[in-house]
Order: sequence, then C-alpha cells, then structure tokens
Amino acid sequence: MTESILRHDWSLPEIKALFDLPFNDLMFQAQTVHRQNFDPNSVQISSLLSIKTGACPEDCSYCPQSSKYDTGLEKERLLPLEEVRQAAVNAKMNGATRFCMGAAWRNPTDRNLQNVIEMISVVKDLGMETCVTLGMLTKQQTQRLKQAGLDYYNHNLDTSPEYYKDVITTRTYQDRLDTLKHVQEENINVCCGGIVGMGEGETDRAGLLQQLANMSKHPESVPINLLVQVKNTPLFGTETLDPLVFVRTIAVARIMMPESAVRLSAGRNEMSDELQAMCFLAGANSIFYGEKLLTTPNPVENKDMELFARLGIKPQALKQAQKSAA
Ligand code: SAM
Ligand code: DTB
Ligand code: SF4
Repeated sequence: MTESILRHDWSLPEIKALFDLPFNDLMFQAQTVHRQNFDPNSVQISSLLSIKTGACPEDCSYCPQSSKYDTGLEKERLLPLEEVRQAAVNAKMNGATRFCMGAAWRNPTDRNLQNVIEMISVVKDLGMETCVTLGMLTKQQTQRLKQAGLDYYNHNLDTSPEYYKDVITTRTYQDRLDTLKHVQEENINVCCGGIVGMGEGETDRAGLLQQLANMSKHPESVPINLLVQVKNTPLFGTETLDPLVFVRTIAVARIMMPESAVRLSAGRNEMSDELQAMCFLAGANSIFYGEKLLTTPNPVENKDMELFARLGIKPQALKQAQKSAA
C-alpha cells in the first residue's frame, strides 16, 4: 500500500470540485484512495447501546432524545452495569469488535462519569474496543476517560458552521471544537462526523468535510449519518436527500481523509442493499451493527451478514492486542 499525503488545507472550491466530478470519476478516485490505505473487502463493525435515553436538555432539531420534543420515547435512568455488560457480551457474540455507549446528556457530571468509567472497564474486560459519546467534556473529565483506557470518543460537528445555527441552538460550534481538542490532546481516538439530509445545501456538506479534514489531525473515525426522520422533531418532513449525493459525500470524505475509517452510520434501515454497496465502493469501511442505533431501528444482524456475504465483504477481525485480552 502506498502512503497517502494527509492534507489539512482544503479550500471550499476544491471540495466542491470533487463533489461536482462526473460520478464515475469520483467513485474511481475514491476507490483508488481506499485501496491505497485499506483492505477494500473489510468492514469494521461497532454496536451501539443507549446507556441513558431521552429527557436531554439540549435542543438539537434532529434528535428524538431532546426533552423539547414529544417523540414518545421512554425516558430512562443510566443503565445498570450488568445490563451494559450483557449487551456487550451479545454484541461480541454477534461479531462486533467495538462497543459504543451513548448518553442523552449535554455533558456528564463527575458522578455520571464514574459510572461510565466502570462500564468502559467491563467492556474492555471482554476484549472489545470501547467508544462513548456523552456530550461536552472538560479537560479533567477527558483525562479520566483516558486513564480508564477509553479507545474512542464520539462527538460530531454535525454540519457546517454556517448551517449549525439553524439546527442546534443550545451549544455552539466552538463548544464542540473545544471538546474535540481535549480528546485529541489526551490521545483518545476521535470519532467525529455529521449528519446529511437535514435540508442543508451543497456548500454545507462541503463545509462539514472541510472542518473535519482541516482539523490538526484527521478524526480516526468519521461517521456520515443520513438523517433518521423522527416524528415530532422539527426536521421531520425534511425533503429527502438524493441517494447519489449521499454516496458522493462518502466518496469525498474518503478522498479528503484517506487514512480515516469512514462510517456508513445512521440511515441504513432506509437504504437499499444496492445503495449500501455503492457506499462501500465509495470508501465507507465501517458500520453500526445490531437492530438498534441509539433509539431508532437499524438492519438486523442477519440481514447485514447476508449483504456482506453477497458482496464478499469480511467483518474486520479484532486487533491482536484486543484478542489476547479476551
Ligand atoms: N448527547 C451526546 C451528544 O449529542 O454529543 C451524545 C449522543 S447524540 C445522540 C450522538 C449523535 O447522534 C449526534 O451528534 C448526531 O450526530 C447523531 N444523531 C442523533 N439523532 C440523529 C438522527 N435522528 N439521525 C441521524 N443522526 C442522529
Ligand atoms: C453517530 O455518529 N451516529 C450514532 C453514534 N454516532 C452515536 C448515533 C445515531 C443516532 C440515530 C438516532 C437514534 O437512534 O436515536
Ligand atoms: Fe441531547 Fe445529544 Fe440528542 Fe442533542 S444529539 S438532544 S445533546 S442526545
């Protein structure tokens, strides 16, 4: 595999030019970059668990868990440790190598964080990689997560700085960048991406990717979510995105961040097998696996395994270090 040049100086016109390429040229370029950096037939799989659901004080207009919208979600307290362990055991048995725990918080309290640290510890003991998404973090909280051995922290920029204000009113873009800086400074792998299909324009999709790629270090994992439209959230009823524009977004992310895992994230339940296959061809090489994302449906495990078999895709094995811990 040849080494790629990692760029952090992308301009908007350059990114837009990639989006505007003839589809076949874009796909060829993305697949070429993908093959220079990854096994093209291997996809990493993570399972998600909502460890604290609903009643979130934040106002993110896409999210079913905000207390501002009545989406009929059962509000839950933080899950007991044993329930989390059991969910991770099941995810591992089904073939997931990473277990991601999400909480509907603006930020964790120090006490919440202690509970999450215990969860990280039991999941690590199973030999799985760990990821959590808990909202904003202070520097000190980030250090505690690092000490706990956390592998990945997920915190999304969601969209371009310009469109952000139309989507989220309760925390700023800079708040997000500050949390991401803490995570990078502690050398925790960053999982950071966004959502498309929220009514944003082409320039916003390009602007999101520009923010991600121009970070001082590319996020190790870049989730590209297609909005899951949930009734009674403000974004319900948004005009759906042209699926080929979704594929283009994956391809451009792959070209701009050649060594990052690009995750085909939320929205797969509404995608055909053919569309997902095209996303893998565009360079997506990780997915969320298991019948639920955090609160909304995701394809069941069998369905994904059937699709992988039809495409000759192999789920990525646990890295050796993790395996020996199992
Ligand atoms: N509360 C924490 C936070 O916002 O940082 C962590 C959990 S939050 C649900 C994690 C991410 O899920 C969001 O940043 C957003 O990108 C994604 N997400 C939430 N609702 C979604 C939806 N309806 N469709 C697609 N992605 C969604
Ligand atoms: C990410 O980028 N997508 C995941 C994960 N990180 C935490 C969450 C998707 C949530 C979709 C809506 C739901 O199920 O509540
Ligand atoms: Fe809360 Fe996170 Fe949902 Fe925003 S995205 S409402 S912070 S759970």
